[in-house]
Amino acid sequence: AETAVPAKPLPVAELHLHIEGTLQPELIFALAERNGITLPYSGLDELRQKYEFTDLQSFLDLYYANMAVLQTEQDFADMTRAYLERAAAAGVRHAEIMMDPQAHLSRGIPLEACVKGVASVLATSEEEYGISTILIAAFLRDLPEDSALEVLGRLLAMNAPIGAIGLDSAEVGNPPSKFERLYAKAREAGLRLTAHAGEEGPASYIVDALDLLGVERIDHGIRCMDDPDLVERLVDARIPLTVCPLSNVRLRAVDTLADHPLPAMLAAGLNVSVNSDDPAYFGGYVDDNFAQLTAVFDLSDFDKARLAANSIHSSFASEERKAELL
Ligand code: ES4
Ligand code: ZN
Repeated sequence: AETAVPAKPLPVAELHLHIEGTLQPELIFALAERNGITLPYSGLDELRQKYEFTDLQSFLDLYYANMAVLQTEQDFADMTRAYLERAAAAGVRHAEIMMDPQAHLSRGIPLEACVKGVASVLATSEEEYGISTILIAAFLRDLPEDSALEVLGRLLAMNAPIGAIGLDSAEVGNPPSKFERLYAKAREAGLRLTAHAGEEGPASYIVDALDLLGVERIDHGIRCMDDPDLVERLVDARIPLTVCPLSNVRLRAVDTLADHPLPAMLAAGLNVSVNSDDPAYFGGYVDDNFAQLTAVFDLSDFDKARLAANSIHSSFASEERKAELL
């Protein structure tokens, strides 16, 4: 008889992760208590009832509201440690972590507190958790470009340890064309470039992120499937798409997981990876995303190995680190 051996997770890179989206309800309450903040919920159960979303904006409203508990450098560090611990258990060996500095500045939190809180933990993540990390400064596309330019300037002036920039928040009505100067400035500073595109927004936003912003990677990108010419281009150029299946279900970008385009994207030859986006809000970490995908689609071992290898190849890690992980 075969002995049941617990499945060892494949080594993966997580490329699409908002650190503020890893704040679990328990930590939200613990930080609120520590900081003397009164939350507009009586307790955990009432907070947990809010996690039913109808679209991206309904999620963003709760995501921004819950950030109120993040006040000190220590709060940002504690949140980051909690993510790394859970990600290590999920098999994540490299993580590219977005943070939203503007969402904290607008609440009066000093830039230094949020950057140092996260970055101080990332500095030793490989030794402590076996996870190499890169910090990505993400900019809120529903704010003016001038705000993003100012914050990027401050990050560069303080020598913040960021490796890339991203673009997130409310997509529809805030196209890539709004941020051409921001991406030109980041490119000049030697930063790697990614942007959310084609989550709720149209396939044309993916084209514009490539052509107007010069991004190397697309976050989400599922709407590319509406445009066969774009699919062909993404396949030919091997552009990575950081897909987040449970996020797409919970934000109703797709009806159910069974309707998710991931298998069709793989079959089309697209360079897709599996990521958790905002795991505390969307029902799971990378391992949970893989497990639920496997329960619904019979992904072959080959498909799963390809998804894992894509994540590592598509990362901004050094070639040495990639070779270690492959
Ligand atoms: C986000 Cl799922 C998603 N989309 C756009 N912006 C975001 N920020 C945090 N999660
Ligand atoms: Zn995202």
